[in-house]
Amino acid sequence: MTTLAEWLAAQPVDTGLAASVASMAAASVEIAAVLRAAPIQGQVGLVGRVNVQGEEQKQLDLISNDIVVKHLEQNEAVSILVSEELDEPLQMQIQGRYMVATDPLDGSSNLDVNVTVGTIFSVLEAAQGLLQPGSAQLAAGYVAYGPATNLVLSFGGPVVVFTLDSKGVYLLTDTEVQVPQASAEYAINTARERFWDAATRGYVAENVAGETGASGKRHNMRWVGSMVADVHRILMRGGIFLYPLDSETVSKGGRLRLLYEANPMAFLIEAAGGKATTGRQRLLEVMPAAIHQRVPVVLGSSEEVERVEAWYAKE
Ligand code: AFP
Repeated sequence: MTTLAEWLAAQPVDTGLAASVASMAAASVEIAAVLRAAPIQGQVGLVGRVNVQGEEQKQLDLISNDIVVKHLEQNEAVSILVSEELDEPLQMQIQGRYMVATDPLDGSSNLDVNVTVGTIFSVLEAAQGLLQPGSAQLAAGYVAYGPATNLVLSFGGPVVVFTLDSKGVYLLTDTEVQVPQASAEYAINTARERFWDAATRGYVAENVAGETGASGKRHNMRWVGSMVADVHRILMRGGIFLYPLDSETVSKGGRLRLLYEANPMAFLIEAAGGKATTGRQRLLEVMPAAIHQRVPVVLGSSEEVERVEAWYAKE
């Protein structure tokens, strides 16, 4: 089977860009090992600190961030790191060409209950500055730490999947992921219904109505509470993921972070033939105003995303 190193060497991209992806992959191999041993090592629970988003940091959030920093510091191609766990951007190699934005451990509220979590990353041209739209991404990927550890990535072309073997080597297991256009599976935190806008309420009500509703088909709902797990399912078998702006998150601009959650996932979904929007705007065209900015997210199978866009167009 083709290894990640062999596949990267064969890609028509700058070696520094490929090396930046390889550094994130190497960090994820170490994070995967730490996650497997965490309950034994007692590396679970909170550290009693909050990050810039006001969220309580888990031990493993910080450990994962340290691992990412360590691997990127060894890479001369990387000049700057933006991380969910760091209040400010971290300067790395002055002469480096690339900026990496990352959520070192997404879904960490699921850690202590052994549910799939992930690492999400995005690579951009550092010279263009910290605040670039998602369409400027040169590469994006995530690692899903689940029953298997999968690395999913794209340089804007095919979306490929690697699986970590028992020796700590990523092997190519899927060469071109395509998100099915149609789907009957949606993912949203329905406990937030009372805060939803009319468009979200209308779309979900149609799904709940099933065959008798406007979509004319029976829908199923899945919500893991780990964006990586929910998006991986959608990349593999279709579906739609929604974390809309609601009356409780409106002051913050949404729940999910633009640079290192929404943009990399939107880049992968679009590269795999799906769609990604805020409801009103193509997600990859949103111009960031701050590195930890939040944004509404609707992404997945194009037919379903278009149904949501149609609801927003009615407003
Ligand atoms: P944590 O990293 O704090 O667990 O948040 C996970 C997340 O950012 C994303 O992975 C999930 O899709 C979303 O939040 C879960 O949100 P709810 O807590 O509303 O289910």
